[in-house]
Amino acid sequence: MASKLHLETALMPDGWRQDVVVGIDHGVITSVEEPGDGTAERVSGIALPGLPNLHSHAFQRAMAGLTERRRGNEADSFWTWREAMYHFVDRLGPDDLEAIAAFAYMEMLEAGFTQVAEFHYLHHQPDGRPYDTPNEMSQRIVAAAEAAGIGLTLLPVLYRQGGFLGKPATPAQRRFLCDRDAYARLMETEVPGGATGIAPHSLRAVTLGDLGWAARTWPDRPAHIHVAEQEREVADCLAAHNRRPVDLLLDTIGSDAGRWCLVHATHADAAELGRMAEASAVAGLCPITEANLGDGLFDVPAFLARGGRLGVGSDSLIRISAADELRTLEYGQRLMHRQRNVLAEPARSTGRRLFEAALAGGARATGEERLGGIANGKRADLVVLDQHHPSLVAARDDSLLDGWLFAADNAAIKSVYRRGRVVVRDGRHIARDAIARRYAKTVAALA
Ligand code: NGQ
Ligand code: ZN
Repeated sequence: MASKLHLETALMPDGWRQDVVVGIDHGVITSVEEPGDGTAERVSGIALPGLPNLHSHAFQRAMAGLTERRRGNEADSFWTWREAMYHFVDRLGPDDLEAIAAFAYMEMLEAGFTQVAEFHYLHHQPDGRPYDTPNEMSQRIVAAAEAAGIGLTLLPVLYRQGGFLGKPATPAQRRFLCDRDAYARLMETEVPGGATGIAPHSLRAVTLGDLGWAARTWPDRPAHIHVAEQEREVADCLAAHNRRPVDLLLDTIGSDAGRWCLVHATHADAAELGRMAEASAVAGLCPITEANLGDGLFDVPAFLARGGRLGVGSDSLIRISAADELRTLEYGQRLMHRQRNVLAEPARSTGRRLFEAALAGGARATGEERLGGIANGKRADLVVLDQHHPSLVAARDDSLLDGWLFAADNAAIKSVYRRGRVVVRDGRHIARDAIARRYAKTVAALA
């Protein structure tokens, strides 16, 4: 199981290095050395650590591009999109879910993500009854991740009600509901080589009692929740609980906030941003989806200035690209602040700062300590950029990252290694044909 890779150029925890040989055993880096006897397999290109994708709803990949029209003259919104999503979800069975998720995870690998946190809430049959195997759908997510070869953090979702203050679930939400016992069984789903965490869906969909119960019952796992994504959600939360959502959440989880990923947190105000940063919670930003759904903009400079941690997720999977997520994150801030290079630092380019922030925050949110750098003890998950891509050919050091993120996008990704093994070669996943064929058949039948 042991092997050695000779990385010609690599982004290491202490910066850019030439000619580094990493020893790999059982998928983990066990040594970092100077080139020696020449037996290491040569990896030409720019080697980077794989990026964690901290938020995904895999089934939504099959809706990408299908909700970009308006009904009548009514303004379209997040809430009308959600209706369309509910309608779509109603037709999905276990085989469909597995085929779609495998395709999405394959695309994530091709796009530079080597770990995904799947926020999984499609638990039951369309009429709300459990499948014969109650965690059937969770098992399909695990199978899809295995087929694609991506690292998985499975986040079974706790969903108890249709909205604030015990609002009953609608028929469209029946598939998501479970009581505490059923949830505990979902949390037992085995994820070989991966991790599980808790995911109360949102302050809308669980009570504060449920939230506290889940946090107490699984004290050491990563914990994720959607929060403050839409202005209406902030208003509804104020009306129901007399507190803003991020405040309410942090008051409820208390000193335990450091293991939480607050997905979106778009409309956190300055005081809430300060509290999030202070508590070391990760802001789970999903810039492309947030743009697509018209959510608004998270104040990244204010949050980072207070020492906040962030990561990125592809959420609705309207597009799968680590580069595009990071670029869209920066461009939102440029448009809002009417400046350039908003997130750059004197010693690090915009691309480098974005990449390293998302790497550290994503590793923490996915609960995988062995992610987040090319170093001893870390997983050998590597993304290799093509130094001959026209946008990289004249670049060096941080400009290599900038060329990828701002100009070349996915086209610069040459190969991807997961746990030391190639899963993407010449930009294509090694099982692309079979996975794509199955996906095409599935979505054609759903249409
Ligand atoms: C989701 N997606 O769970 O897929 C949600 C929509 C909701 C985003 N929030 C449903 N982007 O929030 O109620
Ligand atoms: Zn989401």
